[in-house]
Amino acid sequence: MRFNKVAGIAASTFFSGALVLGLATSAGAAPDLGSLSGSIGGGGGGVGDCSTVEYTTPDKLNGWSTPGDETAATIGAVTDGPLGAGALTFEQSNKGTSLYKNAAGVKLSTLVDAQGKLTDIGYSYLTDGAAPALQLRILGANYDTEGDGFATIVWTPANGDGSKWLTATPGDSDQYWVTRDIRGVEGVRDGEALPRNERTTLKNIIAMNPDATLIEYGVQQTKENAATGVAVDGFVFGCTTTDFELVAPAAVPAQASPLAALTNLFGGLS
Ligand SMILES: [Ca+2]
Repeated sequence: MRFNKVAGIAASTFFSGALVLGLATSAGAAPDLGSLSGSIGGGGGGVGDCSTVEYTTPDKLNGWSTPGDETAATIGAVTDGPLGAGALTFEQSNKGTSLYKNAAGVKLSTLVDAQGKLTDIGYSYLTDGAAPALQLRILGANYDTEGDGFATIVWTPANGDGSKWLTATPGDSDQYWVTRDIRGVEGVRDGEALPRNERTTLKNIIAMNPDATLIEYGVQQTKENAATGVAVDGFVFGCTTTDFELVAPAAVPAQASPLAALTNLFGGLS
């Protein structure tokens, strides 16, 4: 099993302790889900029209995993999270701590629709320092290589002070960068190459990597990030919001519906 630190009691204990400090300063303020609430709550137009919530638990990871050369983020208990009693929790590691969802190798260009709109991506996070970074892991990136063209697209939201959950909404930000030097492409950035670490928009990166495929997306507390109490929840990708929980809420029994109650009362409607 690749996710070898699942739901550790130690992690939960550590995290609850960290959150006590947060509660003391946030005074019970409502969770700041910002624009993500439209995705999570459903209805009200926009991306909410296609939203579904997928519970991801230690027993049902739904394609989330961590590569062998990184440390696995773990699902733990939180006391003031934006979505339920659980969240994805991180710790500082010299390998980086992460969890990524399998994207099945779709074309990177599918992240932009015909109208030029980017696929909705975002998440809620807590940190007392640097934020956990969005990472889009791709193959076939446009650089000089004999290999598979692996690269990672990175975007990092604002720092936190540990007092409240924040919302990461990268969208049209011009602060994405790639872990490799990307070759220039006609019609994008005046044909100029994109050096590693140089910031630009995700649209530009997609246009400069026409053959790239998205293999995984997720979040990482990078090895340089020494923040504590780092957590992520409500990860939005397209129409799906991932709610990290220790245990998925029980499904509403069919008998709870009025029709089912009538069916029981009369011994069946047929
Ligand atoms: Ca949750």
